[in-house]
Amino acid sequence: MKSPIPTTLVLGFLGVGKTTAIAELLKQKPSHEVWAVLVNEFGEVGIDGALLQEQGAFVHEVPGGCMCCVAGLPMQVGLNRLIRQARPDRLLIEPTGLGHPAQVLATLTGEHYRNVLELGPVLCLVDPRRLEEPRVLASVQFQDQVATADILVANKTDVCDAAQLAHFDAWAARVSPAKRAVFHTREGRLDLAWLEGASALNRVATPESHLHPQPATAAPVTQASWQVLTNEGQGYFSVGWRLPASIVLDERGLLTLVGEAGFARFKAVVRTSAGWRTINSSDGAVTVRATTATALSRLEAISAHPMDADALTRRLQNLVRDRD
Ligand SMILES: Nc1nc2c(ncn2[C@@H]2O[C@H](COP(=O)(O)OP(=O)(O)OP(=O)(O)O)[C@@H](O)[C@H]2O)c(=O)[nH]1
Ligand SMILES: [Mg+2]
Repeated sequence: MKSPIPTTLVLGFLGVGKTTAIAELLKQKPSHEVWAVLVNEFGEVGIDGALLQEQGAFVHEVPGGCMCCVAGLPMQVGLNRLIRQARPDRLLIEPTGLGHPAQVLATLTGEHYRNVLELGPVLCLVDPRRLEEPRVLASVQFQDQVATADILVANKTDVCDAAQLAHFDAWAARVSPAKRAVFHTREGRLDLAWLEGASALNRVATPESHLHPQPATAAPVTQASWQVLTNEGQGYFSVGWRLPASIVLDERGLLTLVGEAGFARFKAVVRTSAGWRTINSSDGAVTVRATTATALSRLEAISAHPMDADALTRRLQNLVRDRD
């Protein structure tokens, strides 16, 4: 049997740059090693896995959950399958930014994985600008992520001013339990050296106050059908769509919709009139990149307010330009 697999948990609030950071780590993978990624998303549609697959790792995606639900059986089943199939030299885990990490940590360090995984320092990415938002500071998920972390990393420093970075440093020096290290970065550029060592296994008491939505059962996507999936919990709402790859959406119209709608978060791997695109929007900043074709288009909106899924679906359907 291989020695325990070095495992890194990348925590951080919704949209802080966790998937970007894991993609950056994958670029530093020694070519002879196999790395695996387990990614858990709040939304039901599952998009981060598709983005990471492009980086050449074994990826397993557990969509649609809060931590308490997903850290149970679906996470273990996914993790076991990843370990069996990939036999990875390293494992990277991204839990949803809207979840409590305590249960994930308990699962990873529990009986089942004791001799299988070796948990390295837990990283938590923070957008320093978020420290100005009372809603984020008061959020139990954010507090638990920070408490669980061994290392805090300020990400998105390119869009922070000096005062925001100074505020981050002062805050990071005060948090309890004290952190092993605090770093600044941008575009999720993490140093492989930060992954070395062992986690102090900081424990947090997670109140069980949040909702446990039932996982949606998804019907298969057919040529004609659009699958619409919703989720809610932790004060956030998601609407996701899966569409057959034959459907082409007008790119400009889609970006206009994303810009106007004021979503907290929007992600998509989607076939548009300009080609296959990944669209990633957080706090109003939208990134669009060309990508390779996938079996389905997937889109996901997350908002702090309830959304009218039918109205949004109609708006998307009005953007259909073409079919094969
Ligand atoms: N300006 C700036 N944008 C960044 C940086 N890092 C990530 N982003 C952008 O922030 C958006 C969200 O990044 P993700 O990596 O998807 O964030 P995430 O934490 O995985 O998001 P969730 O899984 O939805 O919680 C994307 O549009 C990224 O391109 C950064 O350092 N600076
Ligand atoms: Mg992500």
